[in-house]
Amino acid sequence: MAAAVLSPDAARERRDYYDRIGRHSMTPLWEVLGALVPPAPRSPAAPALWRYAEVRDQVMEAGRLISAEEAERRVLVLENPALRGQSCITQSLYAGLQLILPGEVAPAHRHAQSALRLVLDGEGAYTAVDGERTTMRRGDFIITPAWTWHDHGNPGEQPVVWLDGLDIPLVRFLDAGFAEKTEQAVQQPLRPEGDALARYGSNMVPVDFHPAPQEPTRVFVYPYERTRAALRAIAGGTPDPHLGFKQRFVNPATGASPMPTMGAFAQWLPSGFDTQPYRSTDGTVYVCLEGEGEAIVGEQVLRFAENDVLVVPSWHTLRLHAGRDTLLFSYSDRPVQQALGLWREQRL
Ligand code: GTQ
Repeated sequence: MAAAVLSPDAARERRDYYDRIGRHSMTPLWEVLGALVPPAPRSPAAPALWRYAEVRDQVMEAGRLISAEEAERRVLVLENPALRGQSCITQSLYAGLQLILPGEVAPAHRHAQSALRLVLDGEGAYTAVDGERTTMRRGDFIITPAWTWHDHGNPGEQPVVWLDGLDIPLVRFLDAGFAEKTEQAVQQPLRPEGDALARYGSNMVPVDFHPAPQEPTRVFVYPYERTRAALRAIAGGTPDPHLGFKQRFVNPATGASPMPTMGAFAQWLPSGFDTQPYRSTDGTVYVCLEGEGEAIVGEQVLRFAENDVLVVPSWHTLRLHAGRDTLLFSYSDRPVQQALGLWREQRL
């Protein structure tokens, strides 16, 4: 908007007018148009890093203050420092660190929100999704599609911590959230462990299985050993200068994202590799599963190590430096933006 110089009289006249139309719940577009329709995204989210070594003790401390059963989900929400109080890491995404102690159960429930888990610390817990359990191993990427029953339990000996990624803010924005609990805290297994992976994730699907394009995958665990082996196998080739060796997780039956609201990615950066500057409209949460390095987001340098979580808001320029061979997991709302024709990327 041109900054027209207004006489005091004209300015007062306009303010009075705004007051009068305000009584009818109306407001002038011309005062806000620039902010409503910006020339490029101006995310209110800030780049941020959570160092696991610095927050692990505080996650464990929650285990002394409240049980998983009482909390329902014992989670420390990772709040974007520029969006405190909104339970979100970007405007559309939620992230949290969930703790389950030996012997505990996080009771079954289901909700419209979709969830992903990335196992960070400890072994021996399980997640059950619609009657099938999967043992959680470090680096495993596990999904809980919308409206599937899920409970978590830990029959093992170690505290287990994982990162939760959910589309909570997106569903809240759309006012489309539903949730249900059940009497039965722990789902009875209906199928043996590994059933879904064998049936839907082994280069075959049941002969009469024809999922709709938006249907989430029936494969609900992507084991880390497979992810890692695949990245290692392609890492001998030529890296993308902006991304290194980056793969996206798919529903093996359709090629689409595992869930419609969140996309997930795994990326290998050889030791010493520097990515060229890159930006995209999907604000992204990264987790370092192996290695260490630096994420340079605009002017800000975020030094990350194993199990650290960092967030790169929409349209912020990212450069990555790998101090050692580095494996990054990430997730974003990219499939939503792509379905709506909004997603853009720029290789600088
Ligand atoms: O595990 O079901 O971090 O419902 C937030 C909401 C985890 C879960 C979260 C949830 C869950």
